[in-house]
Amino acid sequence: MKNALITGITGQDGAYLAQLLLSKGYRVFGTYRRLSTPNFWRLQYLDIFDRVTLIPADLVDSSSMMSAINVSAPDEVYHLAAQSFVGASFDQPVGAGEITALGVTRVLESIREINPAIKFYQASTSELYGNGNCVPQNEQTPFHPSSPYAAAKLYGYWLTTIYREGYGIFACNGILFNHESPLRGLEFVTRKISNAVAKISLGLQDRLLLGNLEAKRDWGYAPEYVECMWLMLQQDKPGDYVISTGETHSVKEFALKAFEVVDLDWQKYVEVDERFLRPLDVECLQGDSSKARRELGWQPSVKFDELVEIMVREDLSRWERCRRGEAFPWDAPSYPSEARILTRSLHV
Ligand code: NAP
Ligand code: G4F
Repeated sequence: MKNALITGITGQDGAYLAQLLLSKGYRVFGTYRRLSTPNFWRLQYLDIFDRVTLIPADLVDSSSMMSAINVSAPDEVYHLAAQSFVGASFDQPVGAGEITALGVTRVLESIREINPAIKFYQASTSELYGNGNCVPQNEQTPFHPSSPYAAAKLYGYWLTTIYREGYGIFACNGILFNHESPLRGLEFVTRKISNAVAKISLGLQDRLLLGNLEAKRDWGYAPEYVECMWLMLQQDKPGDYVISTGETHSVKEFALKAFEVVDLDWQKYVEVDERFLRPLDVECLQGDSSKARRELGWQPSVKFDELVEIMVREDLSRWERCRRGEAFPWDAPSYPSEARILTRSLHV
């Protein structure tokens, strides 16, 4: 039986990856941060909380990362933990460097010291391409990061390459384009929309405030994307892979489609609010995942319309259950309403 360590097991991808690895017979360990209120709802939602071993660790603390690797004795490390919200990286640019960039070095150094035979997956991102690059983007497209988050991820990308080439560590970059699900954090635009559409259709909210409606993303379905992380570490040689659907759609299209699911006209509810505009935004991402399709034998089956429908229907069902008085693992009730947010910097 293999051991896997997932940093960031409490996040969207961490939870789905844990579920996948358990189904493949792995012993799964995951790092979590000590918070004033525990944040295990995704693991509970997937009903796997009791099947994983949790290890407290923070990316800014090298000793805790070292200890997580010692305790879990992993064959494979999936490094998913990061401050993953691009908008927040403009408000906390130093944190982006400390957590999202240097965190990678702390994990790789621990592997190098403890057991260089451990295989390593780095959660790289399509944000590396930023603005100014042609689409579709593949492994050869030049990077042009356009946020502190993306710059931090660029550092992580190169550290992964350097440890592979310099120390012979089996280290891979998964250059994943946006992937979403009902487990997506509520501040990301897709889940913000699906949650609001559900509430509006039930009469619990009357409008949806968004930022840049013209931005385009290549949105896929998260449970299908975590499979690629595992596939990359099962190859004979380590490498870097773009993972994407190959389609691109605007935020406006996402909103239109989401309101269509509940037979409402998006234009009656959506307003642009400058609090949700970023100092610099990536205008268009569209991936070319031919290499992954060829070498990993992977291809996505859930496309845009189905993804939107999955997310809206799930949020609708949650709010209906909530109204019936049911208690279940869920994040939405702990978020404040937009009306109570006073500062520009809360990109919810
Ligand atoms: P997510 O839901 O925001 O999860 C991030 C995880 O990192 C959470 O478990 C979080 O813990 C943890 N974390 C944050 N700061 C930490 C710190 N200082 N120390 C230890 N853990 C910390 O993100 P995701 O969507 O699952 O994404 C997973 C990874 O893939 C991230 O690195 C992200 O940047 C990258 N990525 C995501 C996408 C996408 O579309 N989802 C695309 C490309 C790349 P808490 O639960 O305590 O906050
Ligand atoms: O959902 P978003 O916040 O995701 P973004 O910035 O693309 O980043 C996500 O995908 C990356 C992969 O490309 C990951 F690396 C990263 O960790 C994260 O998972 O925003 C998507 C687009 C942006 O252009 C944003 O400006 O939607 C636009 N947008 C418009 N109104 C909004 C809003 N974004 C948010 N979060 N909230 C809005 O009200």
